[in-house]
Formats: sequence, C-alpha cells, structure tokens
Amino acid sequence: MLGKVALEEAFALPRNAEVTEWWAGLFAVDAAKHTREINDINKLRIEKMDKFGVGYKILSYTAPGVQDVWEQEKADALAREVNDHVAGEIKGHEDRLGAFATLSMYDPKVAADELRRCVKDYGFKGALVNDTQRNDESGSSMIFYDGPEWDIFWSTVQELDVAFYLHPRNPTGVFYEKLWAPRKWLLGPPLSFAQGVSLHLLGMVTNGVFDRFPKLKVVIGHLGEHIPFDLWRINHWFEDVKKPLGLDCKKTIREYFDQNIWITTSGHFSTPTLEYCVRELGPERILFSIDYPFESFEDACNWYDGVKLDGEKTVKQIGRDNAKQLFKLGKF
Ligand code: GRE
Repeated sequence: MLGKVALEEAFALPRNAEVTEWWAGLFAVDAAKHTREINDINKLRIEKMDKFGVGYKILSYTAPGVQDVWEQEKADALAREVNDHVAGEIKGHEDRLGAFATLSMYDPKVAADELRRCVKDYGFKGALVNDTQRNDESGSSMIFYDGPEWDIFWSTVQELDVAFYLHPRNPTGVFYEKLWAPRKWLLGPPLSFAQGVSLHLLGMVTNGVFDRFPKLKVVIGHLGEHIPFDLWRINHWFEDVKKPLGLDCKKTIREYFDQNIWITTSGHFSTPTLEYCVRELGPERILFSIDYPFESFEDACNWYDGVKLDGEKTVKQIGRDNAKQLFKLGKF
C-alpha cells in the first residue's frame, strides 16, 4: 500500500554518540548501521519512505532519552534541545515528516509548557514520552505520570487536542538488579518493555486519569504491549472483583480502549495477532508503524503490504486513514 503513515520512528542527537552507542550495544546487532540510520532525519529516511511506500512519518527521540536523565535542569534543557533540533531537520519536509515533542517529566507544568511550545511554534503532532522518568542517580526512584499531580499536564494535552504516545524504556536501579539482570535476555522487546508500559497505562486507567480527562488520546505501540490479549481477563477482574472491592474508575476497560486508547503495529509484524487485535478492539483503534531503526522498513512494509484483513478499506484504515484523522494530517 502506498501512502502509509508510521508513528514510532526514532532519531538520535548526533552529539550524543556515547548514549546512542550504549543503547545500540543493548539492542542493535550492527551498531555502525544503527548509528547511521538513527542520526539521519531527512535523507536516508526519505529515500526509504519512497522505496517502501511510506507517505508520512511522525518522528520521536529515541528511548530512554530524556527519561534517563536524573537531574531536572539537564532533563529540561535536553528536551528543548531535541525539540529545536528535530524542528530544524523537518523544516522544508513538512509534507513527509512531523514530530512528537520530547518532554522532561519531572515537573508537570514544565512538561505542559514545553508541549504547548512545540505544538504552537513548531506544529508538532503530540508528545512521545518513555515509560517513567528516572529521578535519581541509582535509577531506583522513578516518576509515574498517573497521579493527580499530573492533572495539569493531562489537561494541557486534552486542551491542545493532541495525542500522547507512551513508549517503553529500560528498567533501572533495584528493579533492574533484582528482576532483569539475572534474566538479561528478557530485557526490552521480549518482555520488560511491554510489562513497563502496560503497568503504566493500566495505572492511568485505574487511577482515574481518563475519567478526569475523557477526551485524552493515548497511543501505545507493539500491538498494545500485551494488553489486548488479556482484555477479557482484565475486564472480568475489574468488573466482577475489583469494583466491588472499591476500584472506582467510571468505565470498563473496553470503553477506555474504545474512547481513549490506540495501538500501533510498531515492531510487531504478525498477521494472526493483528487480525486478533482488529476483532478485539476494532480496526479504528489500530495504526500502522515500523519502529525504525530498531526494526527495518523492509520487514514492516513488506509484511503490511501483503496483509489482507477483511478488505482494502480496513487495510487503508490501519495503514493511513486512522492516523490522518487522529493527527489531523493534511495532504502528503
Ligand atoms: C524502541 O525504542 O522501540 C526499541 C528500542 C530498542 C529495541 C527495540 C525497540 O529502543 O523497539
């Protein structure tokens, strides 16, 4: 399919070579190729978009990004630097490239103000934030965004009417040492990423964020970070056990998935799993994505271009039309 839209597409800051190398060492087999691809924003990337039928991409700063910076001033400054950098790189390519704001998640008001600046001054399409903000050197202390102190931030996201993409990051500190270091092959895509994001998103649901901000639009990648598979069980336990015990969120988990939550195909190119998600959530909640350069254009696009689903309309909805609507994209 031509004109696909992709939404979980990473770039790095060339000056941050050390961090890029460290992260590539954890996840990329070919670090030199990875560095070349992730530092490029508008050349190699647009060539690949042309070759593989991707019309438009929304870019985001690579994980763990600002969420791994444990001093607030440095985190705030890095977020602004990243946003100014990507705004400069997409200038002149607005018909092909957009961006998500990178945010420092220490202070809800600072995060809200930076998001507003990026949306108003640069036309960014929303924010992509990594699961939990590290806030001490050891990595054992972290900030979640699901408590009432974050209401000022969520009210800004809702008021600006943009989407918020909750993206995984690596576990740190005592959590890393106890849970993951002894099982290091499970770090990242095989398990830890999905566990982190699903905990955080379900925390937002059960702590009432979507009840207080019913128009909030949240996107998660990797075909829903394992939640769609568990939807029946989560619903059963929320409705039949936890609500009688005092859980006071207003709607069912299925209603939040109908009204507030979208999932993408980033890094998850399985036809039976996609077909299952279409049945479980509906085609309007699903958006194509690649997860470049952690995954390849070839794998994602060749897979999606062969997917049939229940007809061309659904394929186009997931490949492009849902994203056009959610992110109010013009012509490309
Ligand atoms: C990502 O950011 O989505 C990512 C990584 C590392 C490995 C796989 C992956 O940062 O999807």
